[in-house]
Amino acid sequence: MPQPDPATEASRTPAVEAGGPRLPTYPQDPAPPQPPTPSNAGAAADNPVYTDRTEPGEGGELHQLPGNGIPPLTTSQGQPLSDDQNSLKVGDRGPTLLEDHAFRDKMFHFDHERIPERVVHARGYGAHGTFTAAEDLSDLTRASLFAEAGKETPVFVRFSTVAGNLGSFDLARDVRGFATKFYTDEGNWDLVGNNIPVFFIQDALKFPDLVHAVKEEQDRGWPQAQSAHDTFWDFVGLMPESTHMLLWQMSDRTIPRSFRFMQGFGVHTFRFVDADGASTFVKFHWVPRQGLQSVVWNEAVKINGADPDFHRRDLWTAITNGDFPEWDLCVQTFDDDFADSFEFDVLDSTKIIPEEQVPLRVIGTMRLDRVVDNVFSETEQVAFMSQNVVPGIDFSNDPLLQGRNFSYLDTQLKRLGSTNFSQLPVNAPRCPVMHFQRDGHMQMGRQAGRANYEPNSFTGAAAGPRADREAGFRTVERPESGTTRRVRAESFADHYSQAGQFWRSQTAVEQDHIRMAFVFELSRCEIPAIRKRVVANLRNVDEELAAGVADGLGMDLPEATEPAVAPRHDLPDSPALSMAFRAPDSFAGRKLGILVSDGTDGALLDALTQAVTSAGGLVETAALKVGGVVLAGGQARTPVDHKIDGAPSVLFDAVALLATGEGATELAGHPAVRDFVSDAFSHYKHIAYVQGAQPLLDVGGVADRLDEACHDLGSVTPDDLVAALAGLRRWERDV
Ligand code: HDE
Repeated sequence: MPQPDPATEASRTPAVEAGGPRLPTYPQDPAPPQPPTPSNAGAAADNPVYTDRTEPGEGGELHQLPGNGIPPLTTSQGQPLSDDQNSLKVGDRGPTLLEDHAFRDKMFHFDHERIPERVVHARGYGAHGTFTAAEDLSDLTRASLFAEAGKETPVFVRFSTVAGNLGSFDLARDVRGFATKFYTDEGNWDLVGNNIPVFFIQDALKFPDLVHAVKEEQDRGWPQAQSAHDTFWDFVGLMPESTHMLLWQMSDRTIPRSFRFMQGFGVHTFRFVDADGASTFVKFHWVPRQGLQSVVWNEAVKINGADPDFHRRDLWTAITNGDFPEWDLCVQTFDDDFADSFEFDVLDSTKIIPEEQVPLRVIGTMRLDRVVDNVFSETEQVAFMSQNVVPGIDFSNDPLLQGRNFSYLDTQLKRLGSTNFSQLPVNAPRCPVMHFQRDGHMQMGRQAGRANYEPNSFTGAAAGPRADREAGFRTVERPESGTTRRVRAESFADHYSQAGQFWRSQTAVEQDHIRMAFVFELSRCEIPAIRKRVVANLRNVDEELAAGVADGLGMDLPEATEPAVAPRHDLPDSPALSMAFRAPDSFAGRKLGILVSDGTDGALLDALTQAVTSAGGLVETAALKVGGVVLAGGQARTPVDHKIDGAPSVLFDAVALLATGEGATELAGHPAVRDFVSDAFSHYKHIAYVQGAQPLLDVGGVADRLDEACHDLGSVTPDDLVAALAGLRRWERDV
């Protein structure tokens, strides 16, 4: 028999003794943190079609039978089925009968499997984990999750791209969503952030326009998951407030190597509130302990073809291998005096506060250690809402945040179809939920007793819950006054100064990539006036950038746009804005791709694998045939992970060419091998090789261009190689 569903069991347990009201006890996520499950758990090593647990049908179709631990199949109503291969017909070849309730039950459910995808952030991937507080933060906030050092709070995180549809590819040039649900003991707190600390617009009213402009164009249905088209650049060119965000968007941060190697930001200014009601402004940052890393654009384009699921596969693989990614949660806190003296408005989401001005303080660490059991139930049905805050955390007047707080509830009702979406296991708080909300589609609670309102005159548990004036959430008291107006504050008017600061704070390589990204994206715009307007805006950011983009587009430099406020060019550089500032310092969590052939030196392969794995990295092998190769001196085939066509070097952080002799010559005749080598080189990657791999270096066109990131394994030990791989790329290489 099937095991009882713990979720259902939980909802059967009365919350109070018999006789009192049964308060809603929702089915909460039943799965405790557990060791990762191997992907192929339960797969039979050898599973022939016909066994003693099968029966062939009259038409030769396969009927597998229950027993030996396999439960009987039922309808959704639990009725056991006798045949799931054939619908009910009149005779052998006659029409299907309407009477076939089992067919109808199955097909009805299938026909309704899809729900509306998110209008933005449709493509995402989630994982479970734990947040551990670093210290007692009660001097700043009464939020219970920060009450003491070492306190643990379960979390669910969903990473996403913004523009693409659910089935789009992972390496789109796009902002990444970084949304975290903290299941605190005082309710759920959702920190619904991005991997970039600023946003395109200053007022939420413009969000539908922004999203319409970036999504595929309505009259043609393309491009998918790309900002490189007219309508996007038309919109942002006419909205100079987007310029700062565009600089970040054109940087390598929007083509991350992995979700694990990204920062996260709450973007808006929020408030921490202490037990006395005193508040402090706060900005949230996630800093990955794995270091920051991105790919280059040419690589991103190729990864999308080779493995459209590159990012989700990466996260899943790391977690199931026990290589749990971690992020420090950091805050910048500041008071009204700082807010008043800061050069920009702290309520303006197109601005940052440089870390050099207000340093980050680490307040805890999050570790993701459990993949989802079911992507739909968890990753798709998770409902994040910026307005989900807990006592001790409150909003600021940022008009973008205020607008978001209206939007997310609507979107969840539309997507999930019921006001009871917070009862789904992935959304259900892990603390008591007690209120007088009743009924609605898909009500899971059995709310017993008579009192479904308050005040009421029942006593004790029969009276139901009451608001607690002290312990309950209290909005921070702040003086507000003014005339109702539709207006953009003058303090929001400087659209270019911080864009310039960002640009100047990048390394030369990063600047080059930003310039090339602008040129690429604008080259995809068909309307010259759109390109011109963007370049005219860029002149207010930095003349060299604007000139470089104009040159790349083959156009004359246009007149600069008249700025609303004259940009400042004297803001100091902020080194923390460069990805290089948080580059990784080891090969841990990275992957070496090794090309092998018949005759490859098995001892060297083992030594290399050992060196990489002991440094926390991964190794995957590729050869001409997935069945494997016969290593030097061996007899049997050693299987490999990939056929070479399925493992281009863009999927690896570094490569090693261990193919040799005739095997290397044979591989060299294969176009995928030529690209493997030449792409690794032109993507600035480290290449290790054995002398016998010379035909591969020749065919890849790199034999006479070897540099310090090309390592002859005849003279470099595997350990020294792995130490060198920590550098990841040799940017000085002239490709
Ligand atoms: Fe969102 N955003 N957003 N957003 N957002 C959504 O909610 C919205 C904004 C962010 O993995 C939607 O469930 C408005 C900023 C993330 O499920 C929707 C505005 C930031 C996710 C919505 C913004 C975000 C969303 C669509 C204008 C970074 C994915 C589906 C101000 C701080 C969460 C959904 C997940 C999703 C509205 C701007 C982050 C429509 C009106 C700024 C990470 O409600």
